[in-house]
Amino acid sequence: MASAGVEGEADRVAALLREITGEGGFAFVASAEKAAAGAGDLRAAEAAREMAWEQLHSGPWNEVGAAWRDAYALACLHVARLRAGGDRPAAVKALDMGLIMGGNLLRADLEAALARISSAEPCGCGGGGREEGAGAVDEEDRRWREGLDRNRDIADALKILPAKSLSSKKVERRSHISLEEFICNYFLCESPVIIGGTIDHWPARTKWKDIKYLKKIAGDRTVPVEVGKNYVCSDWKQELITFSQFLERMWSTGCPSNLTYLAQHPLFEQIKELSEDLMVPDYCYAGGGELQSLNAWFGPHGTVTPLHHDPHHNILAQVLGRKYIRLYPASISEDLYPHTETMLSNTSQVDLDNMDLKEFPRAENLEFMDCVLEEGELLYIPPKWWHYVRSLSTSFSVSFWWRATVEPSGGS
Ligand SMILES: O=C(O)CCC(=O)C(=O)O
Repeated sequence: MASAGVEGEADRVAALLREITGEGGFAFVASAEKAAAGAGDLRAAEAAREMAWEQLHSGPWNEVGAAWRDAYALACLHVARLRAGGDRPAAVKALDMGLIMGGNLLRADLEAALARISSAEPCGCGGGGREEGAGAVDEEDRRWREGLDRNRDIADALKILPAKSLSSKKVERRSHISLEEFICNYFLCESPVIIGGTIDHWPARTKWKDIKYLKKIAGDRTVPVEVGKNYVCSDWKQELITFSQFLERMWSTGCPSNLTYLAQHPLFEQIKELSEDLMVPDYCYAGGGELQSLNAWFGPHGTVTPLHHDPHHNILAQVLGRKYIRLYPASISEDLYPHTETMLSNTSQVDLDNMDLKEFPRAENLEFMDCVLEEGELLYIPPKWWHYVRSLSTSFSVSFWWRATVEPSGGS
């Protein structure tokens, strides 16, 4: 007798295939059915995945229909099932791709398939099946620690920071403040603050310092990364690579055009074990709000997130390493020359690392506040506040974005 889970999946798949048929996706449906029948047909599964992939790339991402995203996830499930026996890395990759690019309908099925594959291979080889000698591991460990230790000396950091950094108003630093105090003194008046001493108990604070732990948990998982100086540069691109490959790039990063940043990715939805190492800070419940997203920002020293603003309240938790952050209030937006194209309208045209004052004269003498966010600290960034972020060392931050149901009435 089929279990409730299997029955549930069968019903959802049948409804999905009817919807895809309704959209004219007859070839996809025929291939998906062939992939699912009997012992399964890998070529049909791959063909279905290819067809769904083409649909995902047929126009702007926000215009891709939910059904085709679900169809992509279904094809990934078939590919993974048919590959699991002989090619475990390919099966894991197919499931990760389903989680990253697919819709929500079959998410639980993708997660269950990943759990089955992991339990069949309890060693969690992590390095994509590659054996590593003790020497290579020691060298990796040494580079990892060196990366985390960079730019502890502010004089060194100042050499690579934008002009006027750390010379004017600093973001206020507080320790262990209560939720009430956070609400009264910062949230309601939309004022940034650094809060120390509240995430020392997170397992992430100790576990993620160990590169072997991160590789064991996530090494063979596929993740999206950004490659290039920053997202406004013309040669910037996105890639999908394994976490182990990403770590290797971290050691070899030399020139800005190869800088690889695992940025703004909901990693903790994808890799559940890592989410167990964190807790949502109580401050994120200010305003009776709901968490909108929890994103990972993990990369080597030198990553830059250009000056931009977001619509949500944000607690940025600095789990490993340190970052320089500069903040401008929402009220001076016009003087920061936002890009005019819709996609970039929350991003300033002003490049703080290379300011063109002839083109953007109003940006010259604007007041800002800044800080070096140290390991173990949280930074509250109110909605619409402009922020520029540069990593000074290997750095792993987690952002908690939430929308308040009771919005502060005051603010800047
Ligand atoms: O850490 C970064 O590079 C950027 C973080 C950010 O922009 C955010 O949390 O909204």
